[in-house]
Amino acid sequence: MFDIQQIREDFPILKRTVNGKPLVYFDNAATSQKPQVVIDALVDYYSNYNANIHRGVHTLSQEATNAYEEARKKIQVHFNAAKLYEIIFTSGTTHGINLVATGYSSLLKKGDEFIVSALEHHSNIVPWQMLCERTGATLKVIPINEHGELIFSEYEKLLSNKTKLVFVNHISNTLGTINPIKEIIDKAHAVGANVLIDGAQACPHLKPDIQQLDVDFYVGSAHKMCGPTGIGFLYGKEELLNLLPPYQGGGEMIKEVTFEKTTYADLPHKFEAGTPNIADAIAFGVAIDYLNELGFENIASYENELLQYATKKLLNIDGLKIYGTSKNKTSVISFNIENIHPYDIGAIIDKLGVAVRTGHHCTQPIMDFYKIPGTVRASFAFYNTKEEIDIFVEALKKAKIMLS
Ligand code: 7TS
Repeated sequence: MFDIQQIREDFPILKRTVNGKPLVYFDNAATSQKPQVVIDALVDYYSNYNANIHRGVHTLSQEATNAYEEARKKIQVHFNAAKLYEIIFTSGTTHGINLVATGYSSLLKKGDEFIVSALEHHSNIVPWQMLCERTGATLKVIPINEHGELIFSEYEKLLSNKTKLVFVNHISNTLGTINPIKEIIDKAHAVGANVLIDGAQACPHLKPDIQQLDVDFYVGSAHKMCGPTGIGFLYGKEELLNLLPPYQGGGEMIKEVTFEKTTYADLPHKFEAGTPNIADAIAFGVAIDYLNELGFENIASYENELLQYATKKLLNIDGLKIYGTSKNKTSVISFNIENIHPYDIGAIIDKLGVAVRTGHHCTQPIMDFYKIPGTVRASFAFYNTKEEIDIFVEALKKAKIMLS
């Protein structure tokens, strides 16, 4: 196992205090903290080889181009994509989904259907609704049970030869449910449909194998994986990416431009118009190296220990109810305490140094399902500790007394 105190030394922010108390950061599902190596990579780029890429013959430009393309390679290897050019840099998960959703408008025919799950983040709902409005396609929803698990038999009923694309998250950001994506993908393929997996919450906790999953599109954000904000990736199968039109027009994404006709660059450049986010892409590669050095099996097993420990302690608090009780879940706990608004809990425990998210977590359909306005959400990362969970539980008890 890894040395947790040593790991915490890698994260400068964990040394700070909030409202005079040591920071307890349990909002990792919103964004993760950054290790020094990632911060250093950004400073190194801007201090030593900042240049625009793919266009200069000069040394700096070549160094920056090499580092940017090396980062793409790291992502390809990490996720086991078959081809380097199947990895497209995006600004994050939201961008990746919008790129695919916008592109699909040119591939649809009358009567086409999409299948979405009731567990999705708004960013995997709204772009598709916008697409349906533009094209007349319809959206079908896989329902969930009380545990916050997809009802697979209902999914099977929704599938038909009209199904064009299924889009589901790998892990729910609100409930932590790990979805059976391999089974979802196989069933969709059996009727000729494609699948997009929103991996925003999965990538920090596990290592998806794109070829083994045979997934058609997979998207994620670096900032949830100890990398910087403003960078993410879209994986797409070559033949599908070739079918999609470019998302944005501009420099770098063309082969030839005349006023009569423009032809587009090959993958991946067709989808990377303009000067990309060079520094953050490079630092994303460094974050992936960092996580792999720790090892995803170590990360998952330690985070599961934290999850079990916290779940047990929280359930000892009278009137506390946890939403999302699937056996197959990651280190996210959403809960409410009877008769107390989640926001009030969040505000009081912040005074005690504890950072959690409160509200609907951009998943209003989940809140509607449970008939609640929101939850308190604590999400743990591998740099959190059981001692921090103890502080959190004591803070909750204090909040409960103050608010009852
Ligand atoms: N999909 C899922 C499952 C997410 O959890 C998020 C962000 C997104 C998509 C969007 O990612 P972005 O990087 O493009 O913003 N989730 C959260 C959250 O749970 N709290 O803050 C952001």
